[in-house]
Amino acid sequence: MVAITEAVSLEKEGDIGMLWIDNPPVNALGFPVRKGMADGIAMAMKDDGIKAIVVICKGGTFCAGADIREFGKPPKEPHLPDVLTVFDECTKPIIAAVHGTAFGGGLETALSSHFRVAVATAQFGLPEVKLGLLPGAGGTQRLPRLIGPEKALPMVATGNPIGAAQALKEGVIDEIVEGDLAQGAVAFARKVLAEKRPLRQVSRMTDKLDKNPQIFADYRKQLAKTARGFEAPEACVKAVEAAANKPFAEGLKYERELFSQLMMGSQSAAQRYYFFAERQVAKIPDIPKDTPLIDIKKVGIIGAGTMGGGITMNFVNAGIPVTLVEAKQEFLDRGIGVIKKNYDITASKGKMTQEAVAKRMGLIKGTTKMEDLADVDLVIEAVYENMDLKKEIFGKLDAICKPGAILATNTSYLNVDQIAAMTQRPEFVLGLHFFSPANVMRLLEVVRGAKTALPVLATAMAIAKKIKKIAVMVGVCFGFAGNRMFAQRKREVDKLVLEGAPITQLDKVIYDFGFPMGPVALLDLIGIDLGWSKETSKGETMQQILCEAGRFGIKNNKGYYNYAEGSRAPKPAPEVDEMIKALAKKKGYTPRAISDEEIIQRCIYPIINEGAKILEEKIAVRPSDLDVIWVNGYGWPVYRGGPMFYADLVGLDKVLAVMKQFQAKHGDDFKPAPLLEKLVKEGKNFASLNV
Ligand code: 3H9
Repeated sequence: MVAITEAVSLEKEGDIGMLWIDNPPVNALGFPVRKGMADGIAMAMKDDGIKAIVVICKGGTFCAGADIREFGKPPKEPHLPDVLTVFDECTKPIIAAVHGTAFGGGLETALSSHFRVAVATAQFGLPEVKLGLLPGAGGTQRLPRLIGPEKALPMVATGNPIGAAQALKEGVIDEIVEGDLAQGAVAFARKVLAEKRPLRQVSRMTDKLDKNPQIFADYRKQLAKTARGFEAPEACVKAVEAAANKPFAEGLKYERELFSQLMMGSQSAAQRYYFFAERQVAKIPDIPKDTPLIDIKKVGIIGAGTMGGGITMNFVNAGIPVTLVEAKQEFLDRGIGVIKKNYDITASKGKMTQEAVAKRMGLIKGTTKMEDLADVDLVIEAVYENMDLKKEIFGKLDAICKPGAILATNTSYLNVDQIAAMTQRPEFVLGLHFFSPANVMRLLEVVRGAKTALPVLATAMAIAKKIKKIAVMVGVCFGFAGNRMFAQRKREVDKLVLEGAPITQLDKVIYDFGFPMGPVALLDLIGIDLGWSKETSKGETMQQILCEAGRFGIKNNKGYYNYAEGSRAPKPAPEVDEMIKALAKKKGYTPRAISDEEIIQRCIYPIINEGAKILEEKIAVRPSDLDVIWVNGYGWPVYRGGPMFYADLVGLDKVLAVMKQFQAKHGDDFKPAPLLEKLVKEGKNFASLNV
């Protein structure tokens, strides 16, 4: 075995050269790998004893792509496209032997080899688009040549991977290897030599290149629905289109141009930042990696309403049995009925088998007796937001549940420490704040109480991963991190409406910023009556006025907008405009035209400012955690990174200056957070706090 670089070595297996890549954790194609691959092929070419070369990886995976950490830094030669040209033009057969994930540059490496074999569990994908990029080492040119543009388009433009069986069917790979991959690849190489198979240079293939423009027009239509606001998907389509219409070398050049443009843009910077933010969020500085975990074999959930039902689905989806408690049998039956209906809908779309539905339903045990929670390892209380009720439940749970069982509340706002104080085990109490609908939304705020023990927190983070949530650890305060920041936008939207911003303008500006819907339309969707009470309503706010007029939102076809029966499409409601005008007049507002820019600044900058306060109070671990919360819980467009990343992009000095202007005009809702002032003074940004 000859070490070529610290990450690549060449070994001889008879007349087969084994080019081993060993660059943990994911064999990313950083400098030592690229150099090792180029020099390794050159060395194998010079060695007359080597007749064919197998490219293969150590560890858990084939190359998962270029080293994203190198992006944005001065590139170091050899560049990947040049290394892959060496592969392409090598006159000895190169066989890529894939296990784990051949992603991005990894798949491009395999596509530049002459043959590809893989184990049955291998996955193949070009996820660059998820980083705001496109495959920049020939992937957009080689894949369409290998499998045709129609099949290549979704792989390139959505980034979703395919498994080995599909890869074999579509011709991405030549063979699935059973048993040991290295041995299988060597056997395949010998077969290629024995049969004197010609080298298959994908770059020279043209037979699959369908030039029909309709393929691209149709695909663009499809993308318009899913890729609104993103720049990379359209660039991906353009590059594949070039593969169909231009010679390989020209297509490659065009791909390079598009790649460079995207790489320099803010969207890719945001998406690459977000990739690492989502991985960093699981790392809590004072919780060591080896903190012992509590085994969660059985879960109890209190409340079979919308939240409790959704949370139950998360656990049974992961194969964890749930004891679901409701106060009355009829509520329990209704709640379990809704769960069953949800699964049936999924099954009717062909996304789940009837057996799987039955299996999941079989994991749910409904009961009206809290005593049935005596043997569970984790209880999640999901009753309505009432402190007295929650305190009572936790007092009971403490007596019923076995020692060492974790007691969690799904409260969205209330003080977890006060709830924990009702028990003799505050170190086993925490908040698990799911977002609605809990079976769909990926975000979970893990709320750390003053006394919550480290193994309890570590267990919560681990179980979140098991139920496919992205857990973000936050501290105790009203609304925790997400809702506390969100309240800022809600307040400003209410004010902007009265100051004269038409609700259609507000909705359009926020939608165009990249949120899935505007803030007023969102109120109609959530229900304007949420948190409203008839008894205390005094006609003093738009919420009170609308609810008093029986306008609750989409649920009864009238809110800020009107809705046709069964439709979610908002229609103007002139009667609401009159209500707004009347309240504005009563409150002394003189209607004025409000610019789109002011709407963005009024709705977004206070969110950033609140984020700064949250960081100062150590409610969140780092700014990027707040961004993860916003992308997963509030529909913040990932191509803008999150509010804290966006603030850095705008410039903290500008955010501060605008906040001060607003403070002078609109009062202390805009008082800058001391941390914001401090960072500006020190010439730093939020990124500098991302530990
Ligand atoms: C590209 O290829 C461009 C080319 O077309 C053109 C070039 C010219 N780089 O996700 P995990 C780290 S763009 C650097 O927790 P899993 C990750 O941060 C690239 N680091 O594991 C983490 O570090 P830490 C296209 C990377 O088992 C650790 O590895 N490729 C990279 O759940 C473990 O990661 C992609 O976009 C990387 N490329 O999932 C694939 N990848 O331990 C991106 C991972 O310090 N990667 N790390 O937190 C993935 O999708 C997943 O990591 C993978 C493993 C599925 C591979």
